[in-house]
Amino acid sequence: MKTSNLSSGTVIAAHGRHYFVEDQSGEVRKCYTRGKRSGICVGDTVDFSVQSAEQGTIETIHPRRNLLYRSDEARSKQFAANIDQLLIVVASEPPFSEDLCGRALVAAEFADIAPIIILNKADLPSVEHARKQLQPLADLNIPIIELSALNEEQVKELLYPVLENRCTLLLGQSGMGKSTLLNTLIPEAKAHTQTHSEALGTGRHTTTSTRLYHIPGITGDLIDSPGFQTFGLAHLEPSDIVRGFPEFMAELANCKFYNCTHRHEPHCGIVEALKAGRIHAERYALYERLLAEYEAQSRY
Ligand SMILES: Nc1nc2c(ncn2[C@@H]2O[C@H](COP(=O)(O)OP(=O)(O)O)[C@@H](O)[C@H]2O)c(=O)[nH]1
Ligand SMILES: [Mg+2]
Ligand SMILES: [Zn+2]
Repeated sequence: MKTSNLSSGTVIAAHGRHYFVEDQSGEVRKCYTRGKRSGICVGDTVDFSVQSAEQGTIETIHPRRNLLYRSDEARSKQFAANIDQLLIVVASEPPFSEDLCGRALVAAEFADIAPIIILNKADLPSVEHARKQLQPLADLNIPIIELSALNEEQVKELLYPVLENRCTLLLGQSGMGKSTLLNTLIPEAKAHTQTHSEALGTGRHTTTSTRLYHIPGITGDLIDSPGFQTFGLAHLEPSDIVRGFPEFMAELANCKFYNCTHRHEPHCGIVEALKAGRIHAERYALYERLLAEYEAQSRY
């Protein structure tokens, strides 16, 4: 293999069999993989051989610091690799799903990625309801930033300090205002999203692929990924699921059985904490759902 023209870069977009890779000088090339190698995702660092000013071939993928993904029995969906933090966008209208938000947090914990919640549409009176929905997460000391994505000045004031010098993945259930927030921070993203949708013949403003953007005005990257309606965690073992609930940790020592599943066993520290109100009922219910899903898929 010739290695004389090997460069390294960051995958900034993935489109089926080809990837856009940005090298250290900021040049972006369309790169192909050899054979049917899949598994590359946005945020990956890769070595590629230069074919031309526009094209390259990906030769190797560097080891990842982390990878955020979701999965169900049938397939898994990678969000991004090598990210510093996860920004989860929620709102009151339409109401956000505590289930989806909780699942994203469990996935982040599993991948060792710090989460931040954006409570968007703070200009609407209904924000009060979403604030109540978020109380269990506020109690866990997860940072929650209230803002309106329509208010450019406020977005920059509140988010620049958080985004500076980091690579941030933006996640959100559809309708929460994720695209609006992205466009406020990165005007270039709007044009990009539209062009891409037109090319595919889908509606405007539809985010169809994952893409890494540099944030103008500061040093920092933001990765936009498609909105989602489901968030399977089929890749998690029961012990991973438990670890996804930081509020369970202090209570585990009170479980009598080392293999306690924290459901019907006597003398369970988690169930006792639930009864005592130290663990929120909806958080415990999410734990039960995830465990039931794990059991359903491993039972064949
Ligand atoms: N009132 C209000 N509406 C917003 C805000 N952010 C987004 N929206 C609206 O919410 C709807 C969904 O926004 P969009 O960015 O497409 O959501 P996405 O599906 O998460 O990308 C649009 O009609 C936006 O104009 C906000 O901060 N305040
Ligand atoms: Mg969108
Ligand atoms: Zn227990």
